[in-house]
Amino acid sequence: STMVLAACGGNSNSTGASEKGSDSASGEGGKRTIKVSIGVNDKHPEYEASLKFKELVEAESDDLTVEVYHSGQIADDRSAIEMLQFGTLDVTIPSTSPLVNFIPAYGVFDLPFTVPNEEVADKVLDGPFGDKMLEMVDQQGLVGLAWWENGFRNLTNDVKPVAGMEDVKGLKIRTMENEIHLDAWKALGANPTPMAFTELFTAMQQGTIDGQENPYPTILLSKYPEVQKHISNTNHVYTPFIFLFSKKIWEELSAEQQDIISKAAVEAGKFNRERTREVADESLETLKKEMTFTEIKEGEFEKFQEAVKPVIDKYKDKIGAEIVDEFLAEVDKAK
Ligand code: KDG
Repeated sequence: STMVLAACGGNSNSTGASEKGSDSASGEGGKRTIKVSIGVNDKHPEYEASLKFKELVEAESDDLTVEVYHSGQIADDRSAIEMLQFGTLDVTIPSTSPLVNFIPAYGVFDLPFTVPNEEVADKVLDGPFGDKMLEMVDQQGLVGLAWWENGFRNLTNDVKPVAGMEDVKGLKIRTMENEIHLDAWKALGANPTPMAFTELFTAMQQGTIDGQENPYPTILLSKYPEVQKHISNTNHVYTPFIFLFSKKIWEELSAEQQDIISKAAVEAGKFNRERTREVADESLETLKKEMTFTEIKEGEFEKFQEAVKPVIDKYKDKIGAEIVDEFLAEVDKAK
């Protein structure tokens, strides 16, 4: 069958032992152009880090060239992941949330109000739990090479200041294409719609939605203040970026090329975290000037958390109870 052919196809000299994706084969290598697709624009720290990845790979390798495509020019997150599966695109670095449509266990990162800060996120992602999650993407024809940072997500809208639960009621909020986010916003009383990132600006401009949620750098650098008046520090979820490589293409690379690429992905990820954190602080300062910033009132986070509890219970089995418990235990340990 095609399955068997695919599994045996390509070069079968499986001597390649790279750090990640070590259970997959390596091939002949040769001259290659690695195409990277991201959804955010060329002002974003994710783009800067993608250029860092390019620089590191090209410095180490004579036969690899990297091209970075921003603003979803190649594809939105979900289609980009599919292209990786088909072997028609090499790399994408999406939020983990759209991956849930392929691997339900990834929903563990979408559970709201679980990760308290970036330091805890780093510890969990850089430890055995993070490694296990990276390895898990193999079943979908992907190679997970590194965790990058997107940041904590915050709510903006064009209708009213949001200081608590009451204010969220009825707001038309764009969510990523992810059922947990959709249900969480419903549980908070909002009226959510899933949509690709590439369609978001136009939807806000045309007023088909009232608001959206993203980390401060994305909000500022994507020029959302032009179409949104209000912003609040909801910090409701930390969904990391994941550096994904097409398994099909990966197995055609030489072991040496694989090694160069996995090291560069991790190294550029460190740069990405540093830059993202600097840019997040600067972005918030600017956003406070360009929008109305409303602090979430005391006691309201507790209300949010209470309201989303049934959503966490609902998805626990779908994600895998063991994964959820392991994640929460790792988060606790890291605190
Ligand atoms: O490059 C990443 C983007 O495509 C996307 O993942 C950004 O968090 C995002 C969103 O809101 O869709």
